[in-house]
Amino acid sequence: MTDLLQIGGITERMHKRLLPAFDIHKQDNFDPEKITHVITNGHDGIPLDLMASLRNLRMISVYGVGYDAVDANAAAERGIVVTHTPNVLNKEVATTAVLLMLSCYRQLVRDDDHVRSGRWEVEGNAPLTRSADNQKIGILGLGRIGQAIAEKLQPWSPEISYHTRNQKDVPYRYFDNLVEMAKHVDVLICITPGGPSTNKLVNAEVLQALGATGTLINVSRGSVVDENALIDALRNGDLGWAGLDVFENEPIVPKELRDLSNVVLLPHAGSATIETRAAMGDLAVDNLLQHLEAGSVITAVPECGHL
Ligand code: NAP
Ligand code: 8YV
Repeated sequence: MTDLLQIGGITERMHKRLLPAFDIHKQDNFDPEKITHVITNGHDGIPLDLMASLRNLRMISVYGVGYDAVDANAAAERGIVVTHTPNVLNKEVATTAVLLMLSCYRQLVRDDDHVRSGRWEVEGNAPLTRSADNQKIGILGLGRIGQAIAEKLQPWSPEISYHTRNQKDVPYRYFDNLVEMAKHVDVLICITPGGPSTNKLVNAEVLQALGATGTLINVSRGSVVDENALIDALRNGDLGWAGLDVFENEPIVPKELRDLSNVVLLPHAGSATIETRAAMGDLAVDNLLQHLEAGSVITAVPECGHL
């Protein structure tokens, strides 16, 4: 049997499929010399010192598309292949982005509370909300999921723009400058990877440019947005609304953010449906099984594509 280290949680379905091929070890009981394979998730990844201690490690399978919590270059240097789960979650995460945007525009949480709290009976109708139709929407990161978001938004007749480092062959307006795009749009949707190149890309200047009637949606990584600048902007009216699925220090969300009424908050649930997690889990397990049986993988991260 091959020794697999499990970091973080996996589903019962993943566990059942892995059991016939692997001896599965949790982090509290394993022999570092024996571990050749790791299963982890996008949040936990694998700390560099743990990776260094696994001298016989050959493969890391990430149950998620974002792999900023794994040092893929360090892995590649040692010939360790890292895999992730692209594409199978595109539509789900796009649904989450649209859900957050619509919830901000139509004040879903506030209005739900208006009914539940009994205020409707006492105070009458809730204040009017804003229409999500015909908005200018800027997408920061127009990759697999960003493009799925643009497609999913079509029924609301948006004018779509995007900012990435490289211009894409798409029918949307390209901005090579994020602040300029933020000035132009009503909504900014973040869907880049995390990591050093996107760290606090959405800073006070970008939020100021988005403005008092602007809405920020973040379904990428908490690190992409300067959370303190965001809290300040939402508090003092420099930014109108925010819909957030991801945070700088999950699962800890600052009280200042939780106390605000112009935010909608989700617990990193972008891909968290039964169907999509099953597809992600299947791909994460398929990668491990194929590596075991054939020495190859299905979806290596780009840094490990040559291995
Ligand atoms: P992808 O296909 O690799 O797309 C990433 C996009 O970001 C590309 O268009 C890329 O274009 C752009 N980008 C990268 N670095 C940038 C930078 N410094 N400045 C501007 N644009 C940059 O990835 P994906 O599959 O769409 O996934 C994107 C990310 O979504 C994941 O890495 C993960 O962090 C996040 N995610 C979150 C959830 C959730 O539950 N909330 C679920 C799934 C994924 P250029 O290279 O041309 O710049
Ligand atoms: C998961 C994600 O919640 O795929 C990603 O990058 O952020 C989410 O789909 C996360 O990876 C946990 O597995």
